[in-house]
Amino acid sequence: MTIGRRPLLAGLAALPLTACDRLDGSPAFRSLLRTGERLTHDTQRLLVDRSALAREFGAGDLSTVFRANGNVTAAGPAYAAHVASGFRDWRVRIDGLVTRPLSVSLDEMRRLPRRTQITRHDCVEGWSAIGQWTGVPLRILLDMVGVQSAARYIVFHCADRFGATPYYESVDMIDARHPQTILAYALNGAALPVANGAPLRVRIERQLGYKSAKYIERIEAVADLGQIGRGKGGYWEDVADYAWYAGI
Ligand SMILES: Nc1nc2c(c(=O)[nH]1)N[C@H]1C(S)=C(S)[C@@H](COP(=O)(O)O)O[C@H]1N2
Ligand SMILES: [Mo]
Repeated sequence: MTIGRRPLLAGLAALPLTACDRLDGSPAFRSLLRTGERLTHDTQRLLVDRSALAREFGAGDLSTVFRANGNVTAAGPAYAAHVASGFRDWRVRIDGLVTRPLSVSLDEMRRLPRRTQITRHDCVEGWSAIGQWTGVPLRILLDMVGVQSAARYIVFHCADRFGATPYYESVDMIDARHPQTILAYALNGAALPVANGAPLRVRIERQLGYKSAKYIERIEAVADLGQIGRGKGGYWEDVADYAWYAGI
């Protein structure tokens, strides 16, 4: 059980190994082992694994075409005007339970610290694609706005709609602050295409594709998800009962 070893070994350094020279004879060690055995894999995943990085790939692994799925544009004259002007006047808002709400242009985004990663996108519908994403780590922006301690989730509000309903998604603070969670403005070294969520989409690399919201226009810190959509934290969660936590 390799997952279980990590917390056990981490705990060893703190064990007082007094007169006992054999580790497995130490009562403290034995009780530690029993504790480890009681934890289910699921619990351990929650305790240990959430900060692990998703696998990153090399340039040779890139899919020749990064498929687009779900909405492949946002309807309406406002979005069309943004596309026509290269998103010159576009801004994303970051607000909710934050101390210094912020509105950031695409140009400003590009001047913030960035991260580039080649990852595999897994869609719940049964296809995958490997792409290179570049963007601003979300945690950098969260630190800029000062997320209040009451905030437990980050909600992504999108410009595209299914019928009358704009797409939305949410993650907890662990995924929001995960090092690979970036607000991506580039795919495979070029500006993010409209079909993949231009000008800005989030990458939630430890979860299924529907969590990676495209066409983001507002990022909101909230204390609970009850007021978001129908209360399950995401569009597909609300309309089709998809899992809110879709870990892969
Ligand atoms: N705003 C928005 N985000 C979205 C969707 C969508 O329809 N609208 N579809 C989701 C689903 S199911 C997947 S698989 C991915 C697809 O991203 P892609 O178009 O870059 O392949 O976006 C996700 N994020
Ligand atoms: Mo998907």
